[in-house]
Amino acid sequence: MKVERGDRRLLMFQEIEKGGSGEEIAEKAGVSRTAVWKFVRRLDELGYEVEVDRRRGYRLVSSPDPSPFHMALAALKIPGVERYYHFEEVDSTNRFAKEVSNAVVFSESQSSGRGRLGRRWESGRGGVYMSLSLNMSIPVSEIPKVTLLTGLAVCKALEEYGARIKWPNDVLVGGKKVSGILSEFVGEEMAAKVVVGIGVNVRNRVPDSLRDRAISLHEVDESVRITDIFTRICEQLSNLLSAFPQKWGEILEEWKRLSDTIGREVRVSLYGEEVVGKAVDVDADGGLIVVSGEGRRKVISGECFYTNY
Ligand code: BT5
Repeated sequence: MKVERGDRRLLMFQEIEKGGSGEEIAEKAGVSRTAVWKFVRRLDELGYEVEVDRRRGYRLVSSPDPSPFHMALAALKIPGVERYYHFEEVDSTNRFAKEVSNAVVFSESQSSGRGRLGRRWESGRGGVYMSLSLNMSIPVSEIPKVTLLTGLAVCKALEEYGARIKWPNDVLVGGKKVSGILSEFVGEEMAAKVVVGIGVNVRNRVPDSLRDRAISLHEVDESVRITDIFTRICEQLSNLLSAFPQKWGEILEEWKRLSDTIGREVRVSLYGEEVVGKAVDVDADGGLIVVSGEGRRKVISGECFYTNY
């Protein structure tokens, strides 16, 4: 399903959610009464329950989870986002997002979810698998900042679960990975498309092979809803992206406040090279500062392991 900014279905949906007669809804959304009636039938097919009363008209009683229309409304509030794609299944939302612009892509499951460096992201039904594809005129060197910003957005969206960020891109709940972020970059310097993919375990079951290091939110909150987690992530992304890059200093301070990595003994590996020591800070570029007997080193990206865990 594809929903564009200003789509009349969104207007109808918002009116039906509030409740009103077919005539009122048609007028407010600028469509015919037949269009409203057809849309209500479509909502029914999608799993929404709409009460139809001869006198009072239509009213939304319950929504499926995930709820595509609530999610489209949340996604289209992100600055720069013009369209929302909702799939039941896709190979990878990042792969799809590279082919579109200024869009949010969501899928209920992925057949080839991707992690970094060609790794796999387990993407069974029940998770949030989303990608944000934005044309941004920023230099390539700024991409790590967008990754950090996205990690912060996810972490803040999951703050009630005590989420923390493990540098550079993992979000942890109870010390286990609940979310991963994959940023990709298409195009040229200053005229690029940034694709940030976010995977969050919400109601999906984490495979047994990962249970010692991964967690799904339903394990700590039985009633968690995919739609709510997605919506909160979009809200946080909206706030942070509207503050970026002007307020990068403040974003970074907040990132540090929620960091799980600063203060820990770490081993960071990048293309075969290893840096071992204590993670003491994240600098203005988003690089991790590691101090060891050999001095102070800055690591721009890489794999981070805790050695005193
Ligand atoms: C990541 O990679 O953490 C980035 C994951 C990004 C996934 C999103 S989903 C939407 C979008 N579309 C895509 O195709 N991808 C993005 P990395 O740091 O390389 O971590 C991968 C490692 O995490 C794997 O090797 C496993 O050990 C572990 N892992 C795999 N699936 C997991 C899951 N569902 N939950 C927690 N850990 C997982």
